[in-house]
Amino acid sequence: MFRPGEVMKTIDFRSDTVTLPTAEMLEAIKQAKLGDDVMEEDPTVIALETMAAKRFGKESALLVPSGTMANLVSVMTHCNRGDEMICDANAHVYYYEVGAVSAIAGVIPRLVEGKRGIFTLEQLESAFRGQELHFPNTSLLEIENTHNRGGGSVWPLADIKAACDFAHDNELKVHMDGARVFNASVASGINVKKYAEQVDSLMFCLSKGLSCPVGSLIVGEQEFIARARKNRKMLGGGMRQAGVIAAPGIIALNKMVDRLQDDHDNAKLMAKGLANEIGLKLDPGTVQTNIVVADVSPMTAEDFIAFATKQGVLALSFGKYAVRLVTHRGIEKEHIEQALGRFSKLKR
Ligand code: TLP
Repeated sequence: MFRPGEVMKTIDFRSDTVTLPTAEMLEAIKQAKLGDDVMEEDPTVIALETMAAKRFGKESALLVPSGTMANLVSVMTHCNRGDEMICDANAHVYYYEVGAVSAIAGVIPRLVEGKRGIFTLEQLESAFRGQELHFPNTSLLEIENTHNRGGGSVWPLADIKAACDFAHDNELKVHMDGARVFNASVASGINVKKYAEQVDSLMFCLSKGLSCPVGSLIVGEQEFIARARKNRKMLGGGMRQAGVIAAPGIIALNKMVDRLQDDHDNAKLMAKGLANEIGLKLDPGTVQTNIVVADVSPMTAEDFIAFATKQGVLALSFGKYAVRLVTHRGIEKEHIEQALGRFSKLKR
């Protein structure tokens, strides 16, 4: 409980992207062996890409600056301009990436209203229009695991398999936005290889719960990654001594995955407190990973966030009456208790 006179520490639940690199990561950056990665001569980047490909059971991997670029490069590499891509209506690639798939890749999203970002085979079947003179060519299915706007929901492997089998039977490629795929894996106990083997490409972020300062990786077949490398270059994402980005990535893959369970435990604790102690509308049973989405009505998200910020608790708006709180390294159980204490004035 905060007492007057004490310095109030800000507790930042806005995103797991706010995590800072560990001391070991900073040291690894200092020590990294570097080269020109556009010339494919940075040994640290090569080591990270090799490691990522192996971890996901794919032939090859490509380091890119951000998750947004990873999705765009993947979509561009799978689709021709004018093609259609099926994705959830709340998919990050559609909702939060400045329309890049259309503005830059010339791809038209066809939206499916999934439940917490997860759609059924029947929904996919009816979204798929088939080949017809009037229709664009549908060439890609995109799925997000965990699903950000879905509240960190984990796609069940059986649903992924059903969707991917349908896509492949109809000559569609599949891209997985696995920005938080390690959260999905830790929550489900399913090895990331099992997710990757269903899809043609998968991207994951180093810069979220894994705590790296920058970077995302795309994994896929060698031929796909070679074309993706060219698209990355076209977008200006060819980096030179990118070993400074790759070095902490290697530490992340080795050491930062298992601790994601702590974030999930803390998110569940937060959800229970918000629902049971503060009286916000949310079902704590739906929290599977490190994202909590709460309905703060009758307050607006804007008012709730302004109140929370005054109490030293930061969160993001997720709609008019919805706020998102994300747990990550740096947020401990005691911070959850403190945050709930600071919200206690709101009790309903
Ligand atoms: N998401 C960010 C914001 O853009 C909302 C966040 O704070 O969660 N895919 C998914 C599922 C993501 O959640 C994000 C980032 C991205 C892609 C893009 O990654 P970056 O931020 O590296 O471009």
